[in-house]
Order: sequence, then C-alpha cells, then structure tokens
Amino acid sequence: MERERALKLVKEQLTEHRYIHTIGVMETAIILAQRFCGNEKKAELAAIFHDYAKFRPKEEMKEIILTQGFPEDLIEFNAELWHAPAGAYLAKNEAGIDDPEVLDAIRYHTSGRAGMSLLEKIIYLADYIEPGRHFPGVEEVREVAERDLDEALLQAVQNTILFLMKKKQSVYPETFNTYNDLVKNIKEQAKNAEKEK
Ligand code: DGI
Ligand code: FE
Ligand code: FE
Repeated sequence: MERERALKLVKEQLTEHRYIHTIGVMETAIILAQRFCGNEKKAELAAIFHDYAKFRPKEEMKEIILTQGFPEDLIEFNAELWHAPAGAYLAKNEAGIDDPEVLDAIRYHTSGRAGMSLLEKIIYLADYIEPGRHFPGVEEVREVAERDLDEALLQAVQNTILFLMKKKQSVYPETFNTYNDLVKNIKEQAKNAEKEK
C-alpha cells in the first residue's frame, strides 16, 4: 500500500496528537531499517498502522482478542495492551494488509515477544524513541540505537518494566519473556565475539 493511502486510513482513526506520534514512528522506523538492514517499505507500513486500534472501544478490542485466536490472558492485564493485537487484526480485515511480517510487527509492538524478528524490533524501538517521546531514559536509548539494536531494545524493555513496577502496575508475562530473551541473546553474542578473537 502507498504511504499516502495508508496515512489517510490511519488519520481517520486517530487524534491529532496520536497521528503526529505515528509520523514520528514512521520516520524513525525507516531510519532504523536503513541502519540495521531491515526492509524499509515494511517498516514504513507497520509503523503507520502500529496504533491503528488505539481508540477503539475496549469492548470491541476484547471481542477481537477472545474470538480471533489471540491469547485470552491479555484480558486479565492492562487494557493498554489490547490495541496491539486488535490493531493487527483490523489492519488486515479493514485495511487489507496481508503481509504476516507487518501484521506481527503491529501485534507485538507493545509487549514484544521472545524471538522477535528484525522488523518487530525496529517497530518496538521506533515507537519508544520517536522524536515526540520525552520520558526519562529515552535519550540514552536513542544514543544506543545509533549503533546496537538489541542493546537499545533491551534498555527500552527494561525501562518499560521498571516504569510499570514503580507504579505497582502488573507486567504482562510476554514482556518479561522479551526481556529475558534479549538478555540471553546479548550474552551469547558477547560469548561468540570473545571466541572469535
Ligand atoms: O501505544 P503507545 O502509547 O504508542 O505505546 P505502547 O503501545 O508501547 O504502550 C502502551 C502502554 O502499554 C504503555 O503506557 C505501557 C503499557 N504497557 C506496555 N507493556 C506493558 C504495559 N502494561 C502492562 N500492564 N504490562 C505490560 O507488559
Ligand atoms: Fe501502541
Ligand atoms: Fe505508538
């Protein structure tokens, strides 16, 4: 789908503020795709649609999760998590996006998951560091993202978990899986780099 048509479809679903965020995620995702040899067109499309379901009624998102094969335990956790799987479903069924890689990048943009694809990592990180984000720690993640995708992602996930815990909010288990998987992979990468010396 062309960028202009995708943006038009998404704009109708979002507030002005959220649309500006989406543009920031799109521009950042393209830069990250160039930097880390990802697919720029897929990064652009996934970024444009990543928050497509953000303002859908909770009941609608809940219905999608419970009837379309998404994990039912999502319903026991913060409703903020629901727009990611619901967005993947609606991007496919309303906007006709059929690339499974793009749909998974939308689906996992809030929790991440163990074994994330390059595209999934790019979208998660772009969502976290786009220029409109101003929370504590974001500048450090931006700097790490200049050179190391996994390390930047780990820092972003860690910050998210710490932020939720500080507020005594629940953390969805898949978010912990994302964190543990990245720690494991980064350790293995370091070990292999050591061996090659
Ligand atoms: O939609 P955005 O605001 O652009 O960003 P997002 O989709 O990454 O996150 C939306 C919200 O979801 C954010 O305020 C924090 C929350 N969140 C992220 N991971 C978890 C979570 N909430 C819970 N309860 N558990 C999580 O693991
Ligand atoms: Fe989101
Ligand atoms: Fe977002």
